[in-house]
Amino acid sequence: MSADRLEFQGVVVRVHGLTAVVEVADREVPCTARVRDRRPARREHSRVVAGDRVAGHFLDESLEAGVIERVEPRRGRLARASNRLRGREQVVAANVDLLVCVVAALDPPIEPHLIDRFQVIAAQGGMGFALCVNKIDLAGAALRGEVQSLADPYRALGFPVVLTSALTGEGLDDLRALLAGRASVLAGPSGAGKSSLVNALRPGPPLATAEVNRKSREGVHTTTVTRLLRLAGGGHIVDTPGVRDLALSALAPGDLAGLMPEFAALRGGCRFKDCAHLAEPGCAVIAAAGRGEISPQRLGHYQFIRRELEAAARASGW
Ligand SMILES: Nc1nc2c(ncn2[C@@H]2O[C@H](COP(=O)(O)OP(=O)(O)OP(=O)(O)O)[C@@H](O)[C@H]2O)c(=O)[nH]1
Ligand SMILES: [Mg+2]
Ligand SMILES: [Zn+2]
Repeated sequence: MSADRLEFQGVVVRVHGLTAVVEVADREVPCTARVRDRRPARREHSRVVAGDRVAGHFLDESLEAGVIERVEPRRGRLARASNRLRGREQVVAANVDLLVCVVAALDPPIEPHLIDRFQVIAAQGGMGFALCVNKIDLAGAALRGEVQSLADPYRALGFPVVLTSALTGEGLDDLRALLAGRASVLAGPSGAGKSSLVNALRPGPPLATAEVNRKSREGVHTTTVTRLLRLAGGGHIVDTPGVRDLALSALAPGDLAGLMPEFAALRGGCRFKDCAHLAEPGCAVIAAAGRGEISPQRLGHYQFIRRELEAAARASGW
């Protein structure tokens, strides 16, 4: 067998410690990634993640294991601030077109600020954004109404919104249509039903899911490994571990408004050029929220996140 027959190109489908599982022409091949730098921060930087397109070679002619030598530059990527890396970002998934923020209508209850944080992360990572409100089967008429009004500002901004139930199948056709033929990542709080939706959408061995803690009504962080899964009609989804809290520390405070489309559209309308839209006189964004033209709730979340970013910037001495 010639040496070039031992070369491969593939896509990382999940990473366990130092082993990256690479999909090479329908087969899964455990690979080690060449680690050039052992310092933790650098190692994180050179780490491959689900969705990475890689090239490497098999260890021998059995083609059962390999070494990754090259990682292609990433397009859309999901990254979050990492505590471990003290403010540096940790990439969770690469080459994704669409971030679907999955929240539950009930259990765990919706935390609306988390939706806006994910919208910002999607824009920052070069991904489209969509909202999925799952467990809609648990919502009576009143809660359904609340969910609809929560979703209205996102629909108005052109972001797709789907209401689903992994349990009854409601809305799954809408979700399927949204995901068809693209690379999407499901992200959101633990217990929202991300893995349950993946199981409902595709045949094959189910991913582990677990009940929300009855007392705290929080998810129990069942998914621990980010995983890429192929969809029958083309495209794939990446299931991620749930988050409890989502800081955006890799973002400069002044860049936040540009990532929220309705604020970006008002750029230049404020009296002060460097208006932070917090409490400045002549602020076009605050005025638009006052007239109900943009969502006052989104403005509230923007202001909260902006102050958080300013505090983080001060703490790190930028
Ligand atoms: N009633 C109802 N329960 C659901 C639905 N989807 C998921 N569940 C339940 O919610 C619980 C959590 O679901 P998971 O799929 O494990 O949630 P997850 O978002 O993957 O959670 P992490 O992996 O911890 O991030 C499980 O008990 C599921 O059976 C739904 O649409 N309706
Ligand atoms: Mg899960
Ligand atoms: Zn302003």
